[in-house]
Amino acid sequence: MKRIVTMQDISCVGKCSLTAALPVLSAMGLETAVLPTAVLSSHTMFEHVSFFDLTDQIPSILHAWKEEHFAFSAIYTGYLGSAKQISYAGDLMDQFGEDALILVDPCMADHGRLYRGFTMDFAEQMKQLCRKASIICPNLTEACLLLNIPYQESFSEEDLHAMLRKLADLCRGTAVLTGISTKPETIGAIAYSRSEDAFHIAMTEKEPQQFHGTGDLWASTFLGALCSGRRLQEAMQTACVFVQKSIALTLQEPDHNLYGVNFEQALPDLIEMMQKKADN
Ligand code: PXL
Repeated sequence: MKRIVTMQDISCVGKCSLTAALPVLSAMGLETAVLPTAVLSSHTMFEHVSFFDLTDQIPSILHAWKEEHFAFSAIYTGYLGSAKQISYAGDLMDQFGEDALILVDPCMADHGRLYRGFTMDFAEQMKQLCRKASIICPNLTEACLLLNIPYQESFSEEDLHAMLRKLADLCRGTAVLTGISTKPETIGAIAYSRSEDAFHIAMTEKEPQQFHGTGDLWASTFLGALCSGRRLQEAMQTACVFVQKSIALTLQEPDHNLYGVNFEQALPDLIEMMQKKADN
């Protein structure tokens, strides 16, 4: 059984970061170790948020893991709350990443704006962390921050391809842009793999509403599919379909809220998708 380690916060309410990654990766049949960075009462889109920082625990956890000779086939970082956490994420990669697939989701911004509490300095640190990653999966806002270019809601296909090549050079060779709409009725992801010198695209139907936490669900599913042996395009498509199904199920609930999607009831579909492909 493959063992992944994911480093992110625990947002007690809101279905993002660890509370999205853990159930998804477990449902995909992957052992998932966690390196929790903080406990928040909810994600930071809510007005009242409590925060308990676990940063100072990280060095002793890493030390104990080394003593126990634990190994991981993949390392996945999501929302990190400070430059110090980014630096410890780098230590995790240096100490345990030699033979691991390393996915950095540079969670820090969306819709043209940094998340609450983040600065341009933080974005620069995140860029340094990306250098250690096999794969990065920014959204368009994060990609603009990583590349120091002004944010636009949409870019031409030619521009997206140029951005992807530059993003692939920021990491160890594979960049995925998420949340991309090439037509008004579709949304998905576009990737560039330097080793193949090829672009890949995965699209699904665009639901009429956007929800919080879908980026974390996307990244978790994408990594889970890669760790289960799927190729890049297939892994992207699996993640797009799962997120789209989760949003569709959410919209069927008359009293749904905006802070997390109904991915739980889409998990059986995800398991079926994974089994179908594995049977081929
Ligand atoms: O989904 C990204 C995320 C994770 N964790 C926390 C957040 C956010 C986005 O705002 O606030 C605490």
